[in-house]
Amino acid sequence: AHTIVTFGEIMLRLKTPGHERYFQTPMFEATFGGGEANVAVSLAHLGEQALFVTAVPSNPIGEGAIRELRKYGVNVEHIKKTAGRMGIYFLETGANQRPSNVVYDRDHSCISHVMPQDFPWKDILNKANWFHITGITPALSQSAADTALTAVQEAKAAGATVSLDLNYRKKLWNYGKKASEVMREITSYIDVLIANEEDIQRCLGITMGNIDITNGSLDIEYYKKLGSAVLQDFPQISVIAITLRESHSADYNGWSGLLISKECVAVSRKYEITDIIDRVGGGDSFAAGLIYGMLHFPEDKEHIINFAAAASALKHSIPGDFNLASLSEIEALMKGDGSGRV
Ligand code: KDG
Repeated sequence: AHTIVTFGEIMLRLKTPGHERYFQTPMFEATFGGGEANVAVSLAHLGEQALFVTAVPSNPIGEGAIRELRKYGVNVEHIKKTAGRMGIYFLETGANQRPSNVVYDRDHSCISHVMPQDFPWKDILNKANWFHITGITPALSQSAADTALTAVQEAKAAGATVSLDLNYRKKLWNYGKKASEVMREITSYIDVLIANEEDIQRCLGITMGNIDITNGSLDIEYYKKLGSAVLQDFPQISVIAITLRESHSADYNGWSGLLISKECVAVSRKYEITDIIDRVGGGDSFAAGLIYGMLHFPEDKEHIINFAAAASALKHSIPGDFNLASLSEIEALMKGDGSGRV
């Protein structure tokens, strides 16, 4: 197995049952989730050594988060317990024309107070083949952004491949810095970029004009141009991966991925998703699939992007943030009869 380190926030996820509105019932389903934690769980589930670095409160809620990660095989030895609170995100799942709704209650969470020197980065990254981070952590506070920057610098110095999922969250970024001021610097240290057009625009300040996807066709030329613009500013990047969702309705989507490298552009099959059970974490399972593919079959870009898209398509069938689809299920979907139906 390979060793993959991720760093970020794990939150308490409080979801209304089924499709109920907030406070329609007195119940919330309490689980845990967060971009980088989700990636760690996915990779552990695929048999990798996944090590998740974070800070959680030294109380039963923080303990519960650690136990949950351990249950899925994530290495939790570098999780710090600190004074403070755990962030919460509330979730109400949409249906038909009603979109899902997320409410964050995460200001001053433990991770927003971490400092670069709080973690023994050299020890943590000592055996790491890969380090993964998202644009969520740097959006939380200046010190979390500084810590994220230190982490990617240390990961590079330790010889790990570094991936970044830009994951622009417009409800965050309110500590006085613009996403592009912070994320361009972090991006200058990474090897693999996962992003969509909005992420690229908001976090990197690169815009290519609007794309028309109303006819459902994929404009590869557009993405090639977008990819070259990113590679021009960040020439050290070896791979850019983009998820492509063609929304036909809230519960009928074509889901695929695109991989751009200096040598080639690879497009995955389109996996049709009807009946979305839970789309949260879909992007994280794509990132985890991409990392898995790049570690296991690095030469085969088409296989990598197919694997990432299939893993992510399967996530949409699983409640909760975590992708608990197995390797054999992902492989079976990839080999499917061509309909790509999940
Ligand atoms: O990618 C999934 C995340 O959006 C979810 O876990 C919540 O981490 C989260 C965030 O900050 O949006």
